[in-house]
Parts: sequence; structure tokens; C-alpha cells
Amino acid sequence: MSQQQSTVQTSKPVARSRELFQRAQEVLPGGVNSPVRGFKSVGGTPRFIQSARASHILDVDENNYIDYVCSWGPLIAGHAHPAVVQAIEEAARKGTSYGAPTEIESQLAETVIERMPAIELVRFVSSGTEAAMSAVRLARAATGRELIVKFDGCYHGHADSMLVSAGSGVLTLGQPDSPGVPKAVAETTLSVPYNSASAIDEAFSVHGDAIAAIIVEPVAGNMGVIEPEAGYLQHLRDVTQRHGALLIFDEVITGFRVARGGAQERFGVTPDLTVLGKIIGGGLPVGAYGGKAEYMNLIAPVGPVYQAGTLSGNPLAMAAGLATLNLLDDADVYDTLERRSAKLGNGLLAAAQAAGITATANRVGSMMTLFFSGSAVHDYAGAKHSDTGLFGRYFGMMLDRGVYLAPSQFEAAFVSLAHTDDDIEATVAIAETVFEDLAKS
Ligand code: KE4
Repeated sequence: MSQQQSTVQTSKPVARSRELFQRAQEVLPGGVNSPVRGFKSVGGTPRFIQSARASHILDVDENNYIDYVCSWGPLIAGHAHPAVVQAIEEAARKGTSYGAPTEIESQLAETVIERMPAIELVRFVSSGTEAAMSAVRLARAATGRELIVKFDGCYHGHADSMLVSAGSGVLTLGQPDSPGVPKAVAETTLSVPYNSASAIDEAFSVHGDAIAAIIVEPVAGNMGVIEPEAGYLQHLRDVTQRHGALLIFDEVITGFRVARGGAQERFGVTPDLTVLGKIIGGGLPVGAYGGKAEYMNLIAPVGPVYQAGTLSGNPLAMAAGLATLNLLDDADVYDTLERRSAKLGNGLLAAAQAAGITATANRVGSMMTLFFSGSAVHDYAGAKHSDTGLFGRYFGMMLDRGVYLAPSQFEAAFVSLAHTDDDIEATVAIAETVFEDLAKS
């Protein structure tokens, strides 16, 4: 596969993907190991991937796509970056896992801490879910309180206390968002609207002294991309300070993406704890949580809060993460990402508008979402007004013409350092043909 070509072929029949999908559904629930990969909300056959390089991904029917999923965020340096592959190969030749400390765990920790000074100590785990779950347990232990506040439409992995939707009223305690989540657990989580200062104030006025922490995506990425309104994050910082609750930033997506020091640098708000994932593993399984030493020293084996993991700090994953962060060390990297991402976001929106398609675009740095909505999208209620049927048709036509977007209106598209100006121009040109055809139909 010639990886740098930006003129993409139109999709061949996906016979081999269809065959593999049939086989996968015999042995894996829904044929996938994570639900969103199953194309349920957009329809059609998930593309089975054989390889990828830089900004391109190749399916088993030899269809070559410009990829804006980037493994849901980790591959900010592009697929199979030579420096990342070499780091993994060198680590693997020495052994794959020891269950004992290694120097590279400290090297990655030092790099994370240098870029996010709010983090004095950090613990590596194997997923964002594990990181968020552990940070919540730590916040409850540090404050001696049980209630956690999250936001409608924000996602922090699938731990029971995070799979909670808003109660009947914004101030009623949470309800399970999935069968299997005990009601008693759900009631220890309160979910309120994102970007609403009054909603969080009311939550604290009613539950204030019982609230251990707020956990928030400082830029929402799981209801589509939604930027915090001016002053909102600082407001969360102030209200938690006032009530003795901790502020947890879930930077699994935004960490090292929206700025060299993540959203906490971009917006100038310092959380007590930070949850990380994706980019810090460079495509291998890594999550992390970190923050002030006074809190992190409560974690075993120093303190009484238990958390552990067989493959935590795995040397191959550490190597991939460190190689990736090293590629993001120069601040001008973020100028390049910003320029290319703006070109893509503006181009897609202009293409939709030129065809008379109602759409609005939300973008923060190299994460973005085109909502098929007539009004601006500032929260989950707004995102849910989008025309998901139209999104499904847009997704399928872009895919058939060689552009691989996230298979859901409520996810983000990611630009990597590997996306060239040619890729962006080719993507916008394809979108123009798609929107013209959608307008006709
Ligand atoms: P993981 O357990 O999937 O590594 O991380 C959970 C998580 C935590 N916090 C945020 C802000 C996240 O976005 C995620 C995971 N993101 C989803 C997609 N937006 C991963 C894709 C999937 O679930 O397959």
C-alpha cells in the first residue's frame, strides 16, 4: 500500500470484511471487542483492517482510507510511526513483561509530570476505564465522602459508578445506565448538564458536603466534541475548592492532544487529579491517574487505598507511549496540528453549507465533530438534536469514497501529525461530492 497517496480509491465490495464479520459474530459478542466498532449506529459492515501507515488504513478488501479515527485518539503521530515501532521492537526483544519495576516507567512518568505540573506523582494502569475508576476511589478516600458528580454525555470508561445517567430531576441521584449496575452504586453518582454553571451550583447547594469529587472531560469528546464555555472550568474549580471536593480532569482524549500540557494548560485550570490514556500508550494499552502527592501517597503500597494491575507499566506500552510523547515535544507540533485541523473543520463545514446541508462544527485543536444540527451544540441535549440518520448516510458515503470517520455522531474525528495538506484537501473534496449527493437525495 502506498501510504502517502492522498487520492483514495473508491471502495471495492467489502466481501472479505463481510465474511470475517460473520465469523467474528460466532465467537465475539457483536463480532467486536468494543461496541462502537460494530457500526450499529451507522449501519453497514465494519471494515476489518489488515494494516495501517501514517494517515492511511487498509482494509482486508484492499480499500485504502484516510483515517480520522486514529484508534479513537492514541495515534496522534500516525499509524506505525517508525520511532514508535522501533521502540516497541527494541523493548520486545528484551522481554515483554516482568511484573517488576523498570526504568522506562519512571522515564514516562517524568515526561508526563514535566508537561502536566499539576501531577506530582502518577500511577500507570492499562486503560482509561481503570484510571478513572481508580481516581474516583482515591477521591472518595481522600475526602471521606461518597458522592461523585459527572456530566450528561461525558464518558469516563465503563466502571459501574461511571455508567450512570441523570436521575429524573437534575438533582436526583443517578440511575443505572446499564443493566448490571447496582442501584445502590448508581445512587452514589449524580449526573448534571455540561456547561451549566447553575446546575453544578444547585448540585452543590443540595449535596455539597457529601460530594467527594467532580469528574469532567475538560473538552467533551463523547457526545461529539463540545468545548467548555468561557469560565466554566474555572467555575468547577472554584465550586469544588469552596466545598472541599476534588476536581478530576478526565484527559484521556485531551491529554497531550489539545496542548503540550493538555486541556489544563490550554484553559489554565489546575485539577486535583488527572486521568490519562490513549496518547500516553501510543497505541498500546496504557491508562494513568496522577495528581498532588498528598492524594497520590494514599495509594498502595504507600497508603491504604488499594489499586493494582498485572500489566500496569508494561515495558512495551511504556516504550510506545514515551516514543509518542517525544514526537510531541516541540511546541510547534501543536501549531501544525491546529493549522491542518482548522483547514479540515472549516472545509467540511463549508462543503455542507455549500450543498445546503444544515450542520454545525465544533472543534478544539485536532479533535472535532460535524453535527447535523441547525443550532449550536453546547451540551448533551443539544447534541441529541442532531440528525443521526443523516450522519449515518454521510458516514457511509464518506467511507465508500475513502474517508474513515468515527462510526457515530457522538464521537470525535482526530487529526494526527501524519495527516498531510493533501489528505485534508482530498477529504474536503470528497465531502463536497458527498454533500452534493446527499442534498439531491
Ligand atoms: P478506555 O477504557 O476505553 O481506554 O478509556 C475509557 C475512556 C475514558 N475517558 C474518556 C474521556 C474516553 O473517551 C474514554 C474512551 N473513549 C472511547 C471513545 N470515545 C473509546 C472507544 C471505545 O470505547 O471503543
